[in-house]
Amino acid sequence: MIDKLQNYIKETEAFIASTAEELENFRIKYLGKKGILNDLFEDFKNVPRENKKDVGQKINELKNLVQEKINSFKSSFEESTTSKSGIDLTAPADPNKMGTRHPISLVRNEIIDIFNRIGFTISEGPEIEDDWHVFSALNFPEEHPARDMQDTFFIDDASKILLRTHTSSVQVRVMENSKPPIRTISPGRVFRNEAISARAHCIFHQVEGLYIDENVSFADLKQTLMFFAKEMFGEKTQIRLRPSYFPFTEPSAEMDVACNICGGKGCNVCKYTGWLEILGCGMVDPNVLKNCKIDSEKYTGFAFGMGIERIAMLKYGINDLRLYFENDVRFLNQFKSSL
Ligand code: 2NL
Repeated sequence: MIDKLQNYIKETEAFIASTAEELENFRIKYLGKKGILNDLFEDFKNVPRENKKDVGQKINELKNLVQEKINSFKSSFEESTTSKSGIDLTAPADPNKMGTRHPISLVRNEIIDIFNRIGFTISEGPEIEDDWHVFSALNFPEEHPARDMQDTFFIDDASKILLRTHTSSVQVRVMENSKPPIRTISPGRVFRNEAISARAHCIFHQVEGLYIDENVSFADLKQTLMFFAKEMFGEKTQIRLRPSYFPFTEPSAEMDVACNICGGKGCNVCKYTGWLEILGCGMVDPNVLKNCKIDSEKYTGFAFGMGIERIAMLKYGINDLRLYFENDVRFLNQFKSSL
């Protein structure tokens, strides 16, 4: 039996497989169910006890040798990664270039995120509106200059259908269709009939906010906007409110933040005032509440509106509004963010 084993060992040592088929035949011959090794293990039962150790060792030696042979040839016959399709699936991919978000989207998402954290929902509405939702419900007098052809794009000859000039129209719809407490912001595109220049454009983006409940006060407005300013421009940001006028709020104010470029010392961005105007706000005029069927004796509210382009200009140092609409990739590729 030892001789027989020695021969198998020699044969295995000398074995060379030139095709995968040859290797498979070799494997079946030695390791298959009816193969040599199974036969040998069967014969091993009849080996006299005194020879069992020697024969056992030889069988194991053969078994290991056969396995090593198979392993060493196997890798060379394994289907190469390119063989069938001609495409190397293991080659590193040519990565798709990641796009970047538009700065307007980045700033809009950031504003939405800040107000979401203090319980404001998002509301959206149509860009093509009627006179009621854009002007009349918001307490614009019949002869108010904002209704003028020069400011508003009218769609019909009777001047009743128009492109919204602010997103307050969305909030009028929210007030008409729901009951207080209302806490919502409306981001969106707005349209004004202006000649395009570095400082004016006929399409731009706004976020307006509205909070209506019992006992909402000007102090609530101020604290909400202070929270917003600190989240948007940094913890140390100071704000100031200046009296102003809007048809839909009373009292009204404009909010400035301390110029984050010169730190309030004065520079050409803040026109040497140390302050940057970022939004308009005020207590919702009771007439607006009445127009939207909300009890103005029971409820009060504050509202505010800001231009996203302006905030993005301050945040990123953009000095020309037209850059937002040209979609020049050299401009767009500079904006990277997680939001
Ligand atoms: C500005 C001024 C403002 C509002 C927007 C508002 C909305 C409703 C009722 C009352 Cl439904 N007010 N929005 C209030 C004050 C100012 O925006 O200069 N925005 C860029």
